[in-house]
Amino acid sequence: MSVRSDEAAASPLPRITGRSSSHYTRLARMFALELDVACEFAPVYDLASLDERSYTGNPALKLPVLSHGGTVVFGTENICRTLAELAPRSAVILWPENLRDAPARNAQELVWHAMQAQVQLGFGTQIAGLPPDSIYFVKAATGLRNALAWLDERAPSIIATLPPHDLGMLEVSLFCLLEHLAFRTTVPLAPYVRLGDFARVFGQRASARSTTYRFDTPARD
Ligand SMILES: N[C@@H](CCC(=O)N[C@@H](CS)C(=O)NCC(=O)O)C(=O)O
Repeated sequence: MSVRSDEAAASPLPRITGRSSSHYTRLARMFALELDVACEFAPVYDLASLDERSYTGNPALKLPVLSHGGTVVFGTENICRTLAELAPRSAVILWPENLRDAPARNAQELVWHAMQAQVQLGFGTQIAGLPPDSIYFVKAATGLRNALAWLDERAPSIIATLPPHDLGMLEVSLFCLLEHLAFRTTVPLAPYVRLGDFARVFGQRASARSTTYRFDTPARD
């Protein structure tokens, strides 16, 4: 266990509890950096823990969790919205509800879906060690590849025609997904050349460069 909810409540800075290897955690951390919200980071080392205190009290046993003051916030999108409220300056943020046409909304839906499929495949086959040839994982991998193909064909032009903004949930979530596929390969990213190009350009942002994926390791006494 890395952090208890009462310890988190006592922290003067907002604290993100999560994993440096997690695409959801990275999304929240990139929002914090982009919006200049200084946050502490509390890594969770054991994703198999069934103790909700390991997840700062999230009963769903999911990460990330934001804690600030006496409040805990579950769910990455909720966390990003809270970070925007805590931000010291205003920024034009494109949230999912600001996506005004079906292709853009579908793109966001497929990114959310692909992120969850990545958790299903990674947790199921790499952490739990379950057989990857089960229809449960074969179907998830097929849906993930299909979603990536759809996004490869359409996401660059969808993103290019979004209204002006400083920060967009669609782009940050897509970026975190793509880099995570390269980091923890469940399906190869190579066929999706336009998505690769997008990730390379978006990856130049300071918030991306300072949150590269890695496995957290507990400090030795
Ligand atoms: N709906 C949650 C999903 C978060 C999620 O799936 N996080 C992964 C880490 S990348 C997790 O907690 N995995 C552990 C598990 O699935 O048991 C959110 O938006 O934050």
